[in-house]
Amino acid sequence: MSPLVMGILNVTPDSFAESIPLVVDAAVDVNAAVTRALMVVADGAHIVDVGGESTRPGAEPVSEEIEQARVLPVIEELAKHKLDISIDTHHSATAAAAISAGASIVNDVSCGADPDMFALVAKHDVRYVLMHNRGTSADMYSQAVYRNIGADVAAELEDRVSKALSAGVRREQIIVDPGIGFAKTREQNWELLRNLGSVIALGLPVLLGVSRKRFLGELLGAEGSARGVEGRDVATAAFSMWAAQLGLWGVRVHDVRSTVDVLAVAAALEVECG
Ligand code: PMM
Repeated sequence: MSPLVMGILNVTPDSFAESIPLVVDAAVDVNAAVTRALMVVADGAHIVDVGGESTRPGAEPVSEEIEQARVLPVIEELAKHKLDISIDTHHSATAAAAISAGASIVNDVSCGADPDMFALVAKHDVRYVLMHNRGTSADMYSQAVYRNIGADVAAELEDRVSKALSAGVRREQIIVDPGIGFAKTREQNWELLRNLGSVIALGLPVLLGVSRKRFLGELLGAEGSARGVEGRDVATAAFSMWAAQLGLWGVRVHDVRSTVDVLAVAAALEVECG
C-alpha cells in the first residue's frame, strides 16, 4: 500500500511554510482556506490536516478560543465536501470541537500532553497521531538531549502508547510519528531518520513529517544560509519515495503534487513495502 498523503492547511498568520497567509489581522479567510484545501485534494491528497497554531520553535502559543475561531469554520465547510479531515492540535477541547465539526483524525504534536486528550480520543471513532515531542515550542530545544535518539524516541513513543491504551484508546486508532524538528537538533533529525527502523519496529502505522523543514533548507543552502521554503519541495518528495520503500502509513506535506508523482513512480516500480 502506498503511503497516504496528508496535505497541510495551516490556518495561521505566521506559518513558516505557507505562501499565502490564511489569517490576516485576526480574520480567517474561510473561502481562501477552502479553495486551498480543495486544490490540495485535487492534487491527490487523501487527508487535509488543518492547524490553527504555529508550532514553529519560539512561536507565541495561541488560546484555544483563537485556535478554534480559526479552524472550526474551515472544518465545517470542508466537511460539506466530504473530505477526510485531520485536526492538528494539542488541545483536547479543540480536538473535541473539530471532531463535532467533521474531523476524523486528531494530529497531536504534543504526544498527549493535555491530560484530557486520551480520554477524548477513546470516546470517539477517530484515528490519533501521537507525535514524539518534549516540552513546548518555548523550551523544546533545551530538552534535545538523547543517548541514542532512535531507541530513545521509540521508547518514549511506546510509553505514551501504553498510557493511551490504559486510558481506553484502541490500538487500531493509533499512528506514531517521530516528530522531526521537534525537540531535535539538525543532526539529531538526520540521526533519527537514519534509525527510523526503531520507530517502525513498534508495529504501528508511521506518519512522517519532513516537509519544507529547516534541516532540509540547511542541507541544501549555500554558504551557511538555509535555502527558502519552496526550494525544499524536491528534497521533501525524495523523502516521500523513501516512505514508500519503508511502507510508512503516511507523509505530511505542503506540496502534494510532487509527492503524488513520486508515489506514482514507486507504485509503478512496485516498490517493496515494509
Ligand atoms: N510538523 C509540523 C506540524 N504538525 N504534525 C505531525 N504529525 N508531524 C509533523 O512533523 C508536524 C506536524 C510543523 O510543520 P508546519 O509548521 O509546516 O505545519
